[in-house]
Amino acid sequence: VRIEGALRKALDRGEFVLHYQPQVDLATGEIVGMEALLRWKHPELGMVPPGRFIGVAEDTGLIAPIGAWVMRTAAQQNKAWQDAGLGQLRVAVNLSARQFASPDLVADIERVLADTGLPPEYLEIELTESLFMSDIAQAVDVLHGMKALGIKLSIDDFGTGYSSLSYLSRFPIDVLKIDRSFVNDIDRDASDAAIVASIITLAHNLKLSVIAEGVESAGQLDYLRRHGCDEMQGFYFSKPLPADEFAALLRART
Ligand code: G
Ligand code: G
Ligand code: NA
Ligand code: MN
Repeated sequence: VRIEGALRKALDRGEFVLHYQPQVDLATGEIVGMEALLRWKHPELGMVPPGRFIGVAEDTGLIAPIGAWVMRTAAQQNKAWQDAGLGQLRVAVNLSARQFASPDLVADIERVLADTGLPPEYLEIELTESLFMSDIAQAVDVLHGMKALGIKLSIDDFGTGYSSLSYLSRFPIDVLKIDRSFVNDIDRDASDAAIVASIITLAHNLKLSVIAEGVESAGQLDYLRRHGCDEMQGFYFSKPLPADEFAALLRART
């Protein structure tokens, strides 16, 4: 099966689903947010991981309709859970380079908020540093346009990019997400531990919130808590879950 042809039909055939991974406040232990992660259930290929098709979707332009579907579905789902009394959580969606470059981006987000009725502060957009590289001035404009809608902005995979730190004070960002490659070894590797502690301090000095990704052990969690990290996301608490399982998790905790 050729990925590209199959990808073209996947939206119409309803083959995409979102899984949701909880984000937990380290001070209270409460689930305060979730990251929506795209999954493709192909009838013959089975579950195709995003690493195998996001790049193809980018290259072919299919990421535009797919990304639009992701944002709308995540916002709709979050609003439905809020209306069902399952809590006032944020939902974070990943944005690809092509989506970020689209002149319609801000209007598209605004329409999703209007159509779904989700209050803007419960939608978060995850951006990677690579999105800003080609034109910093343009990126600043787009970020301010998104920020003016009242949504939250986060930097994904923080620490793995090669951009200047100066953008952090110029960009209207709310959250740094510490890349899981640093979190992975905080128990064993003194320099990774130091990097994580430094990112937490940097974030707080810039009045940003900080979340650690890829937390897999009690030892990692303990280190993050001792260093004042705000939130965590990772297999130690939960893997990304299908919507019904995520709702069951929320119900069990309320
Ligand atoms: O969930 P998983 O570890 O399989 O995700 C692998 C990669 O795919 C991650 O880098 C994640 O950011 C990316 N990804 C998952 N869902 C989406 C999505 O809806 N849009 C984009 N652009 N990337 C996504
Ligand atoms: O690039 P991005 O940060 O969007 O990638 C998120 C991906 O990380 C998701 O696909 C998710 O499956 C994966 N992930 C989430 N928690 C963990 C974890 O604790 N360990 C590992 N190895 N991967 C994780
Ligand atoms: Na992400
Ligand atoms: Mn990440």
